[in-house]
This record gives sequence, structure tokens and C-alpha cells, in this order.
Amino acid sequence: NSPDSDGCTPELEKAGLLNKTKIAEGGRKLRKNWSPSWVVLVGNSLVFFKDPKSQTLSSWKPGNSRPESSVDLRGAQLHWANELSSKKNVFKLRTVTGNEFLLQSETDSLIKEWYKTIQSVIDRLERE
Ligand code: I3S
Repeated sequence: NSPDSDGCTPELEKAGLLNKTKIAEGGRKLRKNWSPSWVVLVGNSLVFFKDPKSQTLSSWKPGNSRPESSVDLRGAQLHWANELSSKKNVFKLRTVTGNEFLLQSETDSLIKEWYKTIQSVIDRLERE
């Protein structure tokens, strides 16, 4: 049974481990709290899982394990944001609802790939 055998399961674009902190909720600033997060880009959403050790590539499937939170990428904005942290390789994702996340990796190539892939999904949604 391939993941898309029913023709309606959204496509898995990317998955991996990133450092994450939420910095705003509905436009209200939050205190930073960095933690590792298993991040899955599937369909129009970026989905965050808490415990990366217990996750597999198929974890995003409904019924497998419960995501910590999920971000709708429609209308979202992505910016490099190294000025917002002492860490390197930081970008900020802002949703239409005013939720803001920082995502970070020590690995330059990896964070660039994530940036590029998320931006391409945002661009695709804009054209729809
Ligand atoms: O932007 P800030 O406030 O300097 O962010 C740092 C704090 O959140 C800090 O925790 P405390 O609020 O307990 O001081 C975190 O440990 C740091 O990681 C945050 O800064 P970085 O530069 O790592 O994003």
C-alpha cells in the first residue's frame, strides 16, 4: 500500500529534526523555549512532533502518532532571521493567524533545504 494509493493522502515533501521555538501566538509575543522537534512537511502543512526518537517517516499519517502542533502554510511568510537569535541558521515562519516560529539547524545545507522547500510550498499555494 503506497502512501498515496487512495489518491487523497497529501504528499510527504520532507521530514527531519530541527530546533524549534514558538515566539508569537496570534500576534502576541511569547517567551522563547527552544527544543528539538521532528518536523514534517506534508501537503499544505508543517507538522511538529515532540519526541523525535519515537517517530518514523510515516508518523504524520492520521492515527499513527499525535502531532504537537500543525501550521497551515497558506499565506505564511518565511524570512531568514539570524538577528532574532544568537544561534546560526535561523529562519522565522509567520502564519496568517499571527503565530511565529523560529526554526534552526547547525547544518547549513540542511536548513537551506528546509527554507527552499517550505518557500516552494508557500509559492505553490499562492498560485492555486
Ligand atoms: O531572545 P532571547 O530572549 O535572548 O532568547 C533566549 C532566551 O529565551 C533563553 O532563555 P531564558 O528566557 O530562560 O533566558 C534561551 O535559553 C536562549 O536560547 C534564547 O536565545 P537564543 O539566542 O538561543 O535564541
